[in-house]
This record gives sequence, structure tokens and C-alpha cells, in this order.
Amino acid sequence: MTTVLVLNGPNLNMLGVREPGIYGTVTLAEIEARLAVLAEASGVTLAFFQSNHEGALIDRIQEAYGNTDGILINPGAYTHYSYALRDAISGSGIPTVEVHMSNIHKREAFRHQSVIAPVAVGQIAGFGDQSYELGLSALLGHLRRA
Ligand code: CA2
Repeated sequence: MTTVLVLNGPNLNMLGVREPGIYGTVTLAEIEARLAVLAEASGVTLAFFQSNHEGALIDRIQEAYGNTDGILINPGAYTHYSYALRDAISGSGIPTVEVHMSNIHKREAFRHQSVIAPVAVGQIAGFGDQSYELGLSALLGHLRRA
């Protein structure tokens, strides 16, 4: 059975609650529910974790070592500067797909760089809540071909 860890970084627990103009009105719980439906249809087990704390995300990635086939992550603002998160992903050896609701490449200059992207299988950005579903589908396709 394929197991995927869905990780969300800082402030993503506020999705659908504040700033609907940028990130939409869908909540993280709704996104996770949609992913669960997709996963069930593919016979895949999902685990979900969100934290506003860098170390907690790193601890969860370390726990995934040896029991998880893939990681789907929206690292939030850590995307742009967390070498510690990047090292945790790289060190885990677990194939990881990076997702963003917004198109980070057409926003402020500081969002154009991802320090996670070089250790990810790939990145999906700009499709709102749909980015997560596209990301899961891309990750499962990658795992099937690996
Ligand atoms: O577009 C994305 O998914 C981001 O990862 C979202 C991060 C941002 O720092 C990245 O540059 C791009 C921010 C998530 C903040 O989410 C909020 C949601 C509702 C209210 C406030 C923040």
C-alpha cells in the first residue's frame, strides 16, 4: 500500500478563514478531504500534518523515514528560506512534490526563489486549492513510474 504524507507549513491552517482574495475560500480541512477522496480511489493511504513551527515539520519528516513513499508539501513561507526543511526533505530520500496555491513566480521577488525546489521531484503553483490535487496526482504518477 502506497503511503503519502501531506504536509502544510505556517499559516496554512488559516486558509479559507482570512485573506480569501489571495488564497480563496476553501479551508485546509476541505482540501484534505478532497485529497482523501482522490487517494481512496487510487488505493493510497494519506497522513496529514500542519504546523506553524519549522522544527515540528522537520520532526514529522524524520518520522516518515522508512514508512512513507512520498511527500506532498506546501511549505508556506519556509519555501523561500528554510535550508533546515530542505535538508530534512533531502536527507529523508522520500520523493517530494512541492505545491503552492498562488503562482509564486508572479508575486513579490522574495517569493520567486524556492530553496525546496532543488530537492523536490517538481513544483506545482498557481492553481489555487486545485494545486494540491494536481500535486498528489503528479506524485502518484511519479511513484508508479519509479
Ligand atoms: O501560494 C502558496 O501556497 C504559498 O505557499 C502560501 C504562503 C506564502 O508564504 C508562499 O509564498 C506561497 C502563505 C500561506 C499563508 O496562508 C494564509 C491563508 C489565509 C490567511 C493568511 C495566510
